[in-house]
Amino acid sequence: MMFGLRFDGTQDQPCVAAESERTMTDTATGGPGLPQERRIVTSIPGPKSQALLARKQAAVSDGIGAVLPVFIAAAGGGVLVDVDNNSLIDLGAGIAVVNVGNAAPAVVAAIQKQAALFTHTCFMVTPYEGYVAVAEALNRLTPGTHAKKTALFNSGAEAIENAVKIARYATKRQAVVVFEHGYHGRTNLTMALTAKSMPYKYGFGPFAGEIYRMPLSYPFRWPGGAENSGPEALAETINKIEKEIGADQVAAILIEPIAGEGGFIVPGAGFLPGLADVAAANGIVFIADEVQTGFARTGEMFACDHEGVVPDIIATAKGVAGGMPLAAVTGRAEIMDSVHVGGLGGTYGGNPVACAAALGALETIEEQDLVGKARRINEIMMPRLLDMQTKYPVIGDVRGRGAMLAMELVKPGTLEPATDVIASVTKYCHQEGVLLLTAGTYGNVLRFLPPLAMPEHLLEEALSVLDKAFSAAG
Ligand code: PLZ
Repeated sequence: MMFGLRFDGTQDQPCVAAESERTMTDTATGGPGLPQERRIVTSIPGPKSQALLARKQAAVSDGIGAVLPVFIAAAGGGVLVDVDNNSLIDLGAGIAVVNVGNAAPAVVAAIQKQAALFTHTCFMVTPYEGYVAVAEALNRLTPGTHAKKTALFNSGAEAIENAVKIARYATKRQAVVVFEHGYHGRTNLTMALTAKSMPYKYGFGPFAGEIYRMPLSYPFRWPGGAENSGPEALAETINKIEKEIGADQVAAILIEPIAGEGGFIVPGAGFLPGLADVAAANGIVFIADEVQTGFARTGEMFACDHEGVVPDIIATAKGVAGGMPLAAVTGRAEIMDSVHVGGLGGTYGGNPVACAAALGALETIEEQDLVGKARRINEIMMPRLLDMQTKYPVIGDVRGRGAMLAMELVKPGTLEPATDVIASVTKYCHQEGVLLLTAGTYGNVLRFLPPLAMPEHLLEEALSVLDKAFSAAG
């Protein structure tokens, strides 16, 4: 007999329910009402997840991996509940997506209402208000008080592709400047923009042309010392732009204000403002990729806000719609309007259900002061991460902003990646019911991205598990 999830999220009832199945029905509705507790009742992954994993392996391309193959039945607040009724503390937020928490009430209500009205028309065929309202909200919330316009898409990669298209069109130039450790997506153009080969680019070429990669200010690894990394990386970038491309050939400088997949690298002070100045002085469009850093994550609405940087174009996705696929390109009105009518678009971009979700998510971010929550998460986490750094010399660096925090693990006293320790710490946390993600060009960065709706007691508990994981790793 098969027990499947119904579309309303409830479970088919078996005639004689086992204990764990009966408890499952209690958790068939997710959201913040779920018991906010860490609860391990089976091995991780448990038997039901293992059975589903076998089906995944038989049916789903091996190209699609899974960090932790527990299959999720419900989620909300700070927990993920799996099909075996384990409740894990979520330090990933679906890779910085559910900043408002999973199945956040305002998001769910907006989705349900919109889905019952209409699910799709294609905005380019017959428009609807939700899309316009999301554009208005993004024009208001993104950095800068200049006149802005927005176009909506489905994924972060699609937003970045379109940001580059628009910058090239507006400037009538082709070169795009990107940075080491940068990540911008998995489509052909965005693979070319992305720095790291394995797993993102390896074997998938040929890649798009006219992409120039510059040194990123990476304080922890900067040969000239952390405090010099901002000015030195900036000077090197300016020199390379002038000598290797020609500043008047450059359409766009594209950068993540904090490198996400690259390892939560916060560039040295002055690096981002310096790049923005170079762009402004040379008619180059400065594009901030805030796909991972956006929407309160870093303790400001956008990471650019920390240094008062005002990008010409900002690309967003992930946190904008509380888990629904939606992405946006927001920029100076004159740049966004430079493209011919019909030059931008796509069947689904700005889908009405995704837009409704975004309006619910943005309302939640503002009303529940998630910027303040991200700062509070930082206040709780930073001292504990720094304390662990004093106890465990494998923790070479603790960094990040707001609720976007990371530890870089190295062989003590060196810059050599401690890949064995990261594997054992991650495994320990997963077995103990704390979902952790890794990142980094060298695969040696533990990153923490709790939903901003994370209850403080769970955050404290997750940190204690992490501490024990380091202690067990020796
Ligand atoms: N720009 C800064 O972080 C997505 C990648 C997960 P999409 N990061 C998660 C994976 O391994 O595929 C990301 C990002 C930044 C662009 C993107 C791309 O966003 O919505 O995944 O296309």
